[in-house]
Amino acid sequence: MNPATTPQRQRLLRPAPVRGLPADFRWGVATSSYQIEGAAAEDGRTPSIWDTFCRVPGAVEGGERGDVACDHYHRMSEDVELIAGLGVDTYRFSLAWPRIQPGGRGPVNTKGLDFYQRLVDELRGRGVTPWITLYHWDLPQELEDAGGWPERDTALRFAEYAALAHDALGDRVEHWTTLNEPWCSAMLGYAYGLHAPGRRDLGAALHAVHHLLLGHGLAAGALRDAAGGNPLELGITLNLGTATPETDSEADREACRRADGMGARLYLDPVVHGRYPEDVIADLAAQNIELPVRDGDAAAIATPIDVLGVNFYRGALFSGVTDDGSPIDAEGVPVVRMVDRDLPRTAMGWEINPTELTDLLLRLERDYGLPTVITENGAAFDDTVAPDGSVPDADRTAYLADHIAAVVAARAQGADVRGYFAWSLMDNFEWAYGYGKRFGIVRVDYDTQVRTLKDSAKWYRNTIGLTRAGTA
Ligand code: IFM
Repeated sequence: MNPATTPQRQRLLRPAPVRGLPADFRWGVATSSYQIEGAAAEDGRTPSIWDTFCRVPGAVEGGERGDVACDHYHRMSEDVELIAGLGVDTYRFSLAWPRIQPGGRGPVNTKGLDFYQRLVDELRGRGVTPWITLYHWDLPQELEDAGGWPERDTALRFAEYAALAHDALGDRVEHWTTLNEPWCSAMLGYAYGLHAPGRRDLGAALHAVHHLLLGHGLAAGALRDAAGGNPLELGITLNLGTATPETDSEADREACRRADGMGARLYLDPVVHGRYPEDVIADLAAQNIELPVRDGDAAAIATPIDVLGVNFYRGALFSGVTDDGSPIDAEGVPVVRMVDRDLPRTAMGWEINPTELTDLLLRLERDYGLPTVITENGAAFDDTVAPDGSVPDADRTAYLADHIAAVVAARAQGADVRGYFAWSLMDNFEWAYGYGKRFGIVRVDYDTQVRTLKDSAKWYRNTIGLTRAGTA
């Protein structure tokens, strides 16, 4: 049967309203600068660590890079029209630091800022609220050359850049996120070498964690100062999941403690409670790693925020023993092993289990008590284009529907979740995977740059419309 006409597809395109969401629930789509903008060397932009990393042989699948990406820099107006047409009220995007402040220090680059000023104005002109992320991984290369995030100075430079960005855009933008997924910046970038800048040094990665968090806190303070009495909703976005022990054994529970400590509490505790988790600090000390904390840092990192951005893609089951039952691996390190479950998976190989999003949101409410917004959620699938040109991505639609339902369930049980942003507006550069993994609800033909709404985008648009009508 032609996938364009299956009953399932017709049903998905005529969704039911989502019950249980208030009229002011925030609906959005999200992107990031390096993943979509292209124009890597235009109008004064200098290279970021991703421009450099992409040129390292073998670093990115197929040797792909973000020089052109979705050419959003040149197609911004068309893309804003697309966003507005989806009926979302919010667009979350990131600023490219090397476009605004080339080299990461010194004066602003007016042409770079001008791009974001036009973007903000066009969004607002179409009734879409801009939600800015200051840092989504594209560190100016010069700052990496000076040591990168493991160096304290990078945090100071970040706060300066935040203030410059707010000076230019703060009169029109109320929603500011400092960092996107600092775990990825630190661990994928400096410990595992999978992301830019491609270093493999656990000690440096932990110094990066502290300086990213310090940068967040200093930037948060700078934004508050810059905003004066003007409205400001300030936050940080973390990639968070759930850690479930495979069995009730002490080893498996210990593995979960470690996974949760390094993946979640190491970020949440200092930002929300003003202190690093003692058990994680002790684990690090056992590996001769100490965070480079100075007097006053804890208070700076805990600068009050208004909202916690949650990027959720998956939870995981953990074992604390190797296949042959040892709690210590060949390198003498305690075992924290992810165990595959018999669950459906996305094209990234990530397990799909939406109830874990409900669990996560309830845990965040219980342990941290901040209002949350899902700043990213979505899935890569191997889309096919039907003969009529449509993209019947029922798997992605189901993924979005089930995760939105998980948000509704969390709210019903008391979690203060205020919005949901689909990742991503459109297919884009998926970091070390290049362009092969498609997360968009809008398809991008990279040869022609033509954008096509996938069925998931139509479903999202219809769902938002019906839900608003039902709650207004
Ligand atoms: O594409 C990324 C995004 O940049 C950060 N969060 C996860 C997404 C999917 O991997």
